[in-house]
Amino acid sequence: MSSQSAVSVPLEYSPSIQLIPVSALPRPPVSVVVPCYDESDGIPPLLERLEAMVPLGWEFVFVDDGSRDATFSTLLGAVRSRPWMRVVRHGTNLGLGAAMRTGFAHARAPIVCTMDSDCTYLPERLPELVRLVEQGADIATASPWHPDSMATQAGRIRSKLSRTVSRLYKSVIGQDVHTFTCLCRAYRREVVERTPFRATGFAAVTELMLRGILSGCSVRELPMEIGVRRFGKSKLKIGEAILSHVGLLIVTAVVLSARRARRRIGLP
Ligand SMILES: Nc1nc2c(ncn2[C@@H]2O[C@H](COP(=O)(O)OP(=O)(O)O)[C@@H](O)[C@H]2O)c(=O)[nH]1
Ligand SMILES: [Mg+2]
Repeated sequence: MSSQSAVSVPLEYSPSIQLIPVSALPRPPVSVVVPCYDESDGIPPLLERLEAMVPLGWEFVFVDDGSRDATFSTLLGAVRSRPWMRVVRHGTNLGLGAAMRTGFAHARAPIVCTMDSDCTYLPERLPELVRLVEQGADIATASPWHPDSMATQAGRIRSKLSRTVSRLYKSVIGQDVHTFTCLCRAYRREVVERTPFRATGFAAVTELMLRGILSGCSVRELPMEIGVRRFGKSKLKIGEAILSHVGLLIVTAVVLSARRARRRIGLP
């Protein structure tokens, strides 16, 4: 892995808001970054579920990405009585990748997770992903496309797209990883610190995984079903996602062929 720091914070963000000053908080064992964009209806049920995880002593860093609805005020109202919550805000919508970078810059724990705010993956299963990292994995990902995963309930076109691109990545990268598109993950802290990723949108999730693998990170998968979104709407733009994946596939194939060519002529 390169020693270059990947965490560059977008200019337009507010410092983290929390009940107790961050300097007075003990370092948590796990930080969970929760990117949110126009998710006001889903935040209260999400918080209710996270409340049950408070005994774990984890911190949850919510990144509101310039939401146009009441997401930010809902988060602000919630943080007043929840010391395990921190809230960061982009003044305008900068995209999922930018929100991940901001969240990583605020995460303090040795293991850093990301999760969807719409609970399509069960937050209660995050400890299983964390355990895989504790057991030695650099990246642990929920994996709906793993052969042991139950049938998925997500929309048909989106599922097909996600499954197809993951198959393509698997064959290009040549490793036994089945899902490259899932935000529900745990990382060893050094991975998010040292793996630069540039995508601003959803492609960032895949880019981080690919760059991690290319720099030697080990990946473990946890077979997991995708649930149905019960609040708000999906923010995924299918056309944009296809273009980003085509770009990432081409770049990955080129990087790997260049590596093979160098090896063939005896270069390191
Ligand atoms: N911060 C931020 N979060 C986003 C953005 N777009 C989506 N998200 C969040 O990323 C997660 C996954 O997005 P979602 O719309 O559910 O995508 P889907 O699961 O592929 O349909 C959710 O928690 C969203 O709120 C964005 O532009 N900025
Ligand atoms: Mg979702």
